[in-house]
Amino acid sequence: MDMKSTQQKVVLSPVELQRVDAWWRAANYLSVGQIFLFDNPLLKRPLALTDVKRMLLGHWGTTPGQNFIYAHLNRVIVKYDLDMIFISGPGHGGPAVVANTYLEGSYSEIYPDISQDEAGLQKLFLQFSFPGGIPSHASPECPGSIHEGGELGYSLSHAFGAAFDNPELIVACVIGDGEAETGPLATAWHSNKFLDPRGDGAVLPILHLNGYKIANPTLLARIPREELEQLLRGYGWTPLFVAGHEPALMHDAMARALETAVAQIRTIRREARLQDNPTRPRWPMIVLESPKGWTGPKIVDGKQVEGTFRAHQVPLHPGAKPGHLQLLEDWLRSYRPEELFDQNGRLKTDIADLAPRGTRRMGANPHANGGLLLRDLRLPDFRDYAVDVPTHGAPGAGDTRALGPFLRDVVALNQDLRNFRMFGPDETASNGLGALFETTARQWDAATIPGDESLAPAGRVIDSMLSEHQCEGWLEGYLLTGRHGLFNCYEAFIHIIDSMFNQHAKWLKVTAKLPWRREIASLNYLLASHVWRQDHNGFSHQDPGFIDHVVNKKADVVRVYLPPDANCLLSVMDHCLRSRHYVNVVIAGKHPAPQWLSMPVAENHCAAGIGIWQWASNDAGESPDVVMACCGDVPTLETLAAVSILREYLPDLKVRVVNVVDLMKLQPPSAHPHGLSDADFDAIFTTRSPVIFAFHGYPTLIHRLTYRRTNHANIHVRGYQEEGTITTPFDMTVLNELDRFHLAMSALDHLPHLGNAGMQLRILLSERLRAHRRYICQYGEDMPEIREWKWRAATTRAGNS
Ligand SMILES: Cc1ncc(C[n+]2csc(CCOP(=O)(O)OP(=O)(O)O)c2C)c(N)n1
Repeated sequence: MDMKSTQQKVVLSPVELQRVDAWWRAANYLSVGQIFLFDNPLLKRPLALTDVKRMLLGHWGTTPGQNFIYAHLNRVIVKYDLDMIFISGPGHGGPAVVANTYLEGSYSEIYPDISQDEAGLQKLFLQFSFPGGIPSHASPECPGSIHEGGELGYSLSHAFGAAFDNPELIVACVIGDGEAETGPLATAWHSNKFLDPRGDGAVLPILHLNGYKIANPTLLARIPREELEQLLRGYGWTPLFVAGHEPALMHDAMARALETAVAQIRTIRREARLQDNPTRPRWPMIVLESPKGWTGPKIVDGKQVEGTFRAHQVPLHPGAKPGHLQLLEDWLRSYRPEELFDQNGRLKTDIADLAPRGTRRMGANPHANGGLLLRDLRLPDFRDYAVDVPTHGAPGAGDTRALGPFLRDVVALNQDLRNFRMFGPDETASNGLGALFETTARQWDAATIPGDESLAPAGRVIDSMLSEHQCEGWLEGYLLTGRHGLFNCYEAFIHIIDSMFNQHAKWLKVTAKLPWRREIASLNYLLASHVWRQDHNGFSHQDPGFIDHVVNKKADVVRVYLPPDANCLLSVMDHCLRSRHYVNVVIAGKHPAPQWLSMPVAENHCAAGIGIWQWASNDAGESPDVVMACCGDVPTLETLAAVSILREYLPDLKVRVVNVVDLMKLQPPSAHPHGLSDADFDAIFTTRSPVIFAFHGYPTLIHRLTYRRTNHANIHVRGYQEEGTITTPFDMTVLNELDRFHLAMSALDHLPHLGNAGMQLRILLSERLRAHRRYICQYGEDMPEIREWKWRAATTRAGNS
C-alpha cells in the first residue's frame, strides 16, 4: 500500500461530505440540547427561558471534537466493515457519546423510552445531568462505553486491554491533551511494545489537541509541532496530523487521515499474519488539532470562548445573564435542526445512513458489553495441586509457589480460547509464580537479546513493564471486554492504583444494576511479597493498607481473602477465578512457611471463610478462657506459636483458635453479604471471653469491621503498626508486637485470674524477647527456637478439622 498516495487523494464525495457534516451537526445539536434544554427540543417555537434547565451541568469544550471523531469513524466502519469500539478518554464529554449512540439507534434499543422522535428527544435532553437521569460523563449507563473517563488518564491502557486477543478489533481511543499529561497516560504510549500484530487487535489513538484543560493551556499544544511529532514517533507511533477549524477542510483532512490510518492498520495486520511476522510495527495514530468548544459561542460577555479554556464546561447562563438566551438560540439554530430531523423529531434517513448497521454500531458492539462475550474459564481441579500436609505445621516451600503450577495450567487449558492473561509490574517471577513460564512467555514486542528470559512476541503473561498503572488499565480493559485475568503485585505498591481500583469498583456497582450490561469476570489481585516478608527491601515496601482502601467500597463488589497456607490459597484462587463482577483481593506469601490444612479441610475452611481450628484448641465443649484469632499467613503462624506457649505453660487454660480467611465474614450481614449472623459470630468469638486477634494489616480495620458485635469491647487486635526496616522476618513481627511472645502476653493481660502463673509466664516471655534482640544483633538471623519452631501438638493429623 502506497500510504503517501492515499494521503493525497480527496476521499469524500460531495454526498459523503454533506452526510458526515450533517451527522456532526446533529450530534452537536443533541449535545447542546442535553446540556441546556428542558423543553422545546426541536425549537419549534422561539426559545424561552422556561425551555432551559435551571441547573446547567456538563462539559461542552471536548464534545464537538468527539462528535466529529465519532461521525468520521462511522464512515470508515461502514466503508471497511470494521469491528470498532470507541473509548472516550475525556469521558466528561458525555453528551457526545450519548448523542452519537442515540443517533445510531443503539441508545433507544436499550432505553426504548428515549425514542427516536420528538418525545424521546425531549426525554433525552431532560435526563442529562438531571436528578433521576444520567450522569454527565461517558458513564456505564451509556451503550458502547467501557470507560467512564471522569478520572482522567486510563483511556489508552483500557484500549490496549480491549485489543489484546481481539485480532479483528480496532479500538479508537480519544485522548484528551490534558489527560495526556497524567502519569498513567504518559506511560501508556509504550503499550505498543506489548501488542502482537498477529493475534491482537489494533489501537488507534486520537490525541485530541484542543489546546486547553479546565483553566490552562495543555503542554502538548504549546510545544512546537516538530517536538510533538518527535515525542510521538519516539514512542513508536506514526502520527497523522489533522489541524484547523473550517469544517469542510477539516472533514476532508480527517477523512484522509482515517483512510491512511485504516490502510496502515490493515497492511500491518495482513503482513504480520500472512508472513507470521511478529516484528513490532509502527502503528498509526491521529492528532486532531481543533478548537476547544468548536462551533460553540465565539464571544460571550466580551470574552473569547470558542478555542479557549472558557469553553470547557457550560459557556452560557441564560437564567443569570441577559443576552445569553438569544446566544443559546442562535447557537442551537446554527446547526439547522430543521435540516437534520423531520417534523416528528427523527433523524433524516440520508443522514442516518452514515451509521453502521447492527453490532457494527459502536454503541452496540458486544466488545463494549463484555459480559455478552464472556466464556467460563476452563479450570483444572485445584485439588490436584494440593500440598501434602501430613501433620499440622508441615514445612511448605512458599504458598504462591504452590499456586504457580495451577495458574500455569489455567493458562495451558485456555490457550486456544485466548481469554486469560496474567499482568504484573515485573514481579511474576519474584512473586513466586515462575512456573507460568514453563508453559507460556512474557508477551514483549520490543527487541530481545541473547540471555533474555521468557520474552516472546506472544505469551499469556504481560509483566515486562514496570507500571502498576498499565497492568491495572490493561487488565480492566481486558475484563471489560469479556475476558479473565489476574494482577500480581507487591502489596505495598498496589496502592499506586488505589484510584483506578476505585473507578473500576464504581463501574461494577453501577453496571450490576443495569440489566442489559452482562456480568464480567472479577478483577483479581494477588498481593504476594507482602508487608511481613520484605527481607530485601524494608520499610518502603511495608504497607498493608490496600485492604483498608478496598473495604470502603460497596460490599456487593469487594471481597478480601487471606489464606493461611497453600491449600487455602489454591481453593480461594479457584473461587476467585470463577466469580463474576467482584474485586477479589487475595494476600498470600511466597516464602517457605508451615502448612496447616490438608486439602479437604482447607476447602471446607475456605468455603466457610472462618472457623475454629479444633486441632489447635483445647476448649472442646466448654467456653474458652481466651480466643486466639488470626487472619493472614504470618499472623496465623505467630498465633499458633503463641497458643503452643500458652498451652505448654498453662495446661488448664482453655484456648480456642479461630482462623479467618474471608475478612468480610467479620462484618454483620447487613454490611456485607458474606457477614456472619450475630449468633454465628458470638458462637465463634463468644460474648465475653477476651479475643486476641492477630491481623495481617492495620489493627483498626478489624475494629471497624466488628464494632457492632456483642463482644467487641473484648477484641484486642494486633497488626501492622507502621514499624519496619530491614531486619529478620521474626523481628518484623516483634517490632509490631504481633509476634508469639507479645500475643501470649496480650492474652495474659486479659486473664488476670491466672495470678502468679500468669505473672511467671509473662516474665519468661519478656526474657525471650530480650534474648531475641540480643541474638539477632549478634548473628543477623532469627534464634534457632524461632527458625526451627514446630507446632507442638504435631501428633494431630492435618486431616482433622
Ligand atoms: C485525574 C484527574 N484530574 C483532574 C481532573 C479534573 N478535570 C476534569 S476535565 C479536566 C481537563 C481535561 O482536559 P483534557 O483532557 O484536555 O480534555 P478536554 O480539554 O477535551 O475537556 C480536568 C483537569 C480529572 N477529571 N481527572
